[in-house]
Amino acid sequence: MKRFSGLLFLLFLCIFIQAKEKPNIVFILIDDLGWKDVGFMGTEYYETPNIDRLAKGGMIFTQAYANAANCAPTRACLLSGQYSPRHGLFTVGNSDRGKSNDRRLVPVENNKEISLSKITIAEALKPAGYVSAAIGKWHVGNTPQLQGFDIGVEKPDVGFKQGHFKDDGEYLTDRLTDEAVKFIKENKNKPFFLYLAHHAVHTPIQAKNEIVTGFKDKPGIDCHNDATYAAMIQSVDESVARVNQTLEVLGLSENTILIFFSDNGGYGPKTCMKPLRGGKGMYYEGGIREPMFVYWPGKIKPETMCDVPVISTDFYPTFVKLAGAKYPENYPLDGLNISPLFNGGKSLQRDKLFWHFPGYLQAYGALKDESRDPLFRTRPVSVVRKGDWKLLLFHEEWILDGGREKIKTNNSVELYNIKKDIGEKINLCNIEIEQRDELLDDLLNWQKETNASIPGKANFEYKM
Ligand SMILES: [Ca+2]
Repeated sequence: MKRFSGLLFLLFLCIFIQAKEKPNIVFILIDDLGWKDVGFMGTEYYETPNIDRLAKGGMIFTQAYANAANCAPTRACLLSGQYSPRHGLFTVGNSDRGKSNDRRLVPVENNKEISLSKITIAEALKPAGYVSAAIGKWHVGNTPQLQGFDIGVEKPDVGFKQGHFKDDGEYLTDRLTDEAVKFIKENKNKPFFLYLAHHAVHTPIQAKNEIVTGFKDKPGIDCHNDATYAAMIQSVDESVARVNQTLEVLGLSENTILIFFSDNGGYGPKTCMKPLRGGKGMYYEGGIREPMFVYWPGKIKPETMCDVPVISTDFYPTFVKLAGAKYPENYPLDGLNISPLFNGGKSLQRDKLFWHFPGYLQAYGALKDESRDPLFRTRPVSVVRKGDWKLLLFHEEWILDGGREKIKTNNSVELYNIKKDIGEKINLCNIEIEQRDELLDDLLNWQKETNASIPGKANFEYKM
């Protein structure tokens, strides 16, 4: 009997240790934060000392991509683990933005919510014993609770209507941080997944006066020069600091992976991503490349950097692996587990990343010289990145102006060598023919594989 209870004790101890070993996951998603909008990526105007300290204490990813150039589709990809053609969220709201006379194709109708048939990341983590919270901006229809999160705290739930301030003066970034801290404290004894999705630094550009004042006399540097925008970023920095401090005080830091990421490029009228081309809404690097670091004391070596391209669909399989959970059956995941990179791995078993945007996004008076045309930030486009190469296929010219036969002259394809030409200035479409044809085939094959909806000619395939 004595031996039996001893064994029982050992068994429980093992289960306990195993349970404790499951890492907590804290994923902090900033809205519209540009690639250069944080100190660790090089801004000399905005101030992010806390974010920079954590970035320095972990691994910085220099080629981290969002799945889309605006909010909802990136979130849908991240939460579902799938590229946009599989869930149909391609943009925010309607896909037919801009003047109809200026649009040569009929865009694909946009899906505004993730189908409940999708197995979200929270649903995949649940069988491994995780408690999940989605705090902040959701933006993909239904509710977090209907998509497997135990807790969902959206802006209206905490009394905020329009903008970043409540009637009583409370600031949204602070409040969402309070909610995140509360969640961590309440769940410190079980493995948790915190998806903290700030509304900052999305428009309206509003910040706390006392912080704005601090930037009033600071000279701007090039396109980083807006005091209110800088103050918004500083509040995000304070939020990250408070979340991390909570983990430290509770002794959870070494068992918690903390990831910092943004959902798309910075907002053109307020910031810029130089030397990258373009910003939010464009499929040039400035619209989709994100600031990212992973901080995990004791697990990830400080002051490390990774230049392997990663994308927001990678978080799902990565978190599932770290949690010791299983990939859902009969459910395609388009990303990869990137945790081998955290240990110094130099590559992934993948050579291509894809984007698909079958809609229109109107221009808004900024970064116009960096977009392809002055009327739209983007027209319908599909993109592939392979090695150092990136190809953009523009559907209007492809469908209406002769496709592959006229590829030399119809301006349907742009090809860049991202390594040599990070600013996407030199279109090599008619120079690097071999690369062009290879990437084009890859992209067209991928469209077929994912059954990607393609915009139609007028009065054709347009579903209301
Ligand atoms: Ca966004």
